[in-house]
Parts: sequence; C-alpha cells; structure tokens
Amino acid sequence: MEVIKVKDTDIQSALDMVKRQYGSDAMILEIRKKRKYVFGPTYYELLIGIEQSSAKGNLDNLEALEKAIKRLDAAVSALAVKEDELDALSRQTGFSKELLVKARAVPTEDWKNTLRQYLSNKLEFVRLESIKFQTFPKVVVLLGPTGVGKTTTAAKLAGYLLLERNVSSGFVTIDTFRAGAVEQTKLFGKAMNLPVEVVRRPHQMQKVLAKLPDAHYVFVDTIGRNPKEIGKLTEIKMYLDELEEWIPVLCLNAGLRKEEMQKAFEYFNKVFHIEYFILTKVDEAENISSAVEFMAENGLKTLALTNGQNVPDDLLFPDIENVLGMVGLSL
Ligand SMILES: Nc1nc2c(ncn2[C@@H]2O[C@H](COP(=O)(O)OP(=O)(O)OP(=O)(O)O)[C@@H](O)[C@H]2O)c(=O)[nH]1
Ligand SMILES: [Mg+2]
Repeated sequence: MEVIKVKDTDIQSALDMVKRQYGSDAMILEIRKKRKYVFGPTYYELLIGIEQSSAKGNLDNLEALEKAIKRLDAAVSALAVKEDELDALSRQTGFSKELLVKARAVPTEDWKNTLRQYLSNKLEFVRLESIKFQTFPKVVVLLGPTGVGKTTTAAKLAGYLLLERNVSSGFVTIDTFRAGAVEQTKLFGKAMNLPVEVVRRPHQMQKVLAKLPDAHYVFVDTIGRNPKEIGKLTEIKMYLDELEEWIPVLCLNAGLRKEEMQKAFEYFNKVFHIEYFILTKVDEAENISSAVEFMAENGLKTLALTNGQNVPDDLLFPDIENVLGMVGLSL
C-alpha cells in the first residue's frame, strides 16, 4: 500500500479531492489538524492509504503502458526498416542476413568496408608448401562428398608442385570400390609421369609410402562418400590411422548451398578433424558468397580454389583481396 499526504484548509474539499483522484480504493488512515506557525491558519493533513490496484495506480500503469507501446511501436518500425535493408543487402551481396547482422554491416552506410573487415579477420588462406610436416613424404588426404572433384584436384595440386615448384608427388588411391576410379588417377599419373599406388587394405598404407621414395608429397585420394554414411567415413579413417602423419583436406563444390556445405563439413569433421579446405568448381557457381561465408564462419584454412576441368591449370591460390573481389567487395 502506498501512503500519501493531502493538505487542505477545508476538510471536505480535501476528501472530495481524494475521492476524485484516487477513487474508492483510497483509505483515510489519519486526519490531523495542523497549524503552519503559532498564530497561523489551521489546515488539515490527511494520510491516505492507496492500494496498488487503485484507480490512480491503474492510471499510472496505463500511462506507463501507453509509453511502452509507443516505444515498442517505434522499435518495431525501426526493425522493419532494418529487415528491409537486410533483405536488400543480402540479395545484393549473396551473404546471409545473419552474417550481415554479425558483421554489423546494417545499418551502417559503410557496409562494404564493414563487411570487408569482418571477412578479412575470419578468412584464412594457406599455401600447401608452407604447411610444416614432421614426416616425409608429406601426406595430404583429399576428402569430400561424391563428385566434388577430389581426384581432379589432387592431380592439379601435384601438377602445380611439379611444374611451378619442381617438386615431385605421388598418388595413393584407396578408392578401390568403384569401377574406373583407379584408372582415372592412373591416367593423371601417366600424363605427369608421377607414380600411382593402390591400397586395398589399411595395413598396406605404410608399405605403399615406401614405394614412393621420390615423392615429396603424397596425395591420398579417397572414395567419394555421401557424408551421411558415417560408417564409411570411419572405414576411410582406418586406412589413414596406419600413417604417422597426414593432413585431411575437405573439398566442397562451390555450387552447394551454405547449409549443405555446413552439413557436409560437420559430418566429415566428426571423423576427421578438418582444418584445411579446397573450394571446387568455382566456375560453375553463380556466385561464391555463401561458400566464402561458410569458409569464414568455420575458421577453415583454404588451400586453393578450382575453376575448371583442365588439369593442372584450373587451380587458383587466391589471397584475401582476390576472394573479396570475387564476392563484389573489392576496394
Ligand atoms: N567445372 C568444373 N568441373 C570440375 C572441377 N573439378 C573437377 N571437375 C569435374 O568434376 C567431375 C568429377 O571430378 P572428380 O575429380 O572425379 O570428382 P571426385 O570428387 O573425385 O569424385 P568421386 O571420386 O566420384 O567422389 C569431373 O568431370 C571433373 O572434370 C572444377 O573446378 N570445375
Ligand atoms: Mg575421385
């Protein structure tokens, strides 16, 4: 209960005022007759108790509610404007609204630079040659769903190392379950005069490496797996567990939707700790914004992009500025 004081020289008008203002919920707790100074006029001081639910309280609540509704109204209209801006910017850039909000690209006028800054902090590009290995040869395992371009990409990487770095590689394929898979690698090997070994049992892995004494890098080409088949991924891992050291590289096709990329990454990441990434078939994708968003949000180290069927030419080693340019964010 709230207690208030009401002062008036006339007790009736004081009571009328209390009734008018606070309604019938007001309770008169005490009436005191007072004098301001010794010979001054008398007046009445009423102590009134008011229940919180009284008319005045309700009035106050109503006023507060009205103000809150107005504030809410303003906030909702501001949000609606933002939502429109977000939609438009998302369509324009190809990045998701979530990313634009996270990057604080809306509501700033300078969204391009804000976005550039956000992505530059998150994207990482690493050259295969700069990755430190403890063992020799350096074993690089290409993983990914069926048909993303693992075999072709392995051949492109080996071709690049040979032609541009004068470094020799070998191929190991554990893709023995599908007709034509081994032949495909063998064709690439033959064209570049690089050795190809086929492994049919996990325990053969280590021995096979010994058969490739001149190879600085060994590219292990794995069977394309529907990432949902966790059991089959574990089977691939059994082969790799025979090796002392290897790096798994996830290959995903730039034409996949961001959600599909995320799902595939999560499945492969459960079995292999995925740190390195190659974005394939960039040439076939309408834009690569969602792929770039995927790379940034998962903190992946991107080794390369592939942009066509030509081996070994259609392989790119972009830096951040190149990729920002590809998604329309060049300076
Ligand atoms: N347009 C385009 N096609 C590509 C690219 N990379 C690979 N391909 C083509 O994609 C098809 C599949 O490539 P592969 O290298 O066999 O794919 P994979 O991932 O090894 O496939 P599986 O072993 O069946 O899982 C082939 O026709 C390649 O020529 C690329 O960057 N751009
Ligand atoms: Mg293949």
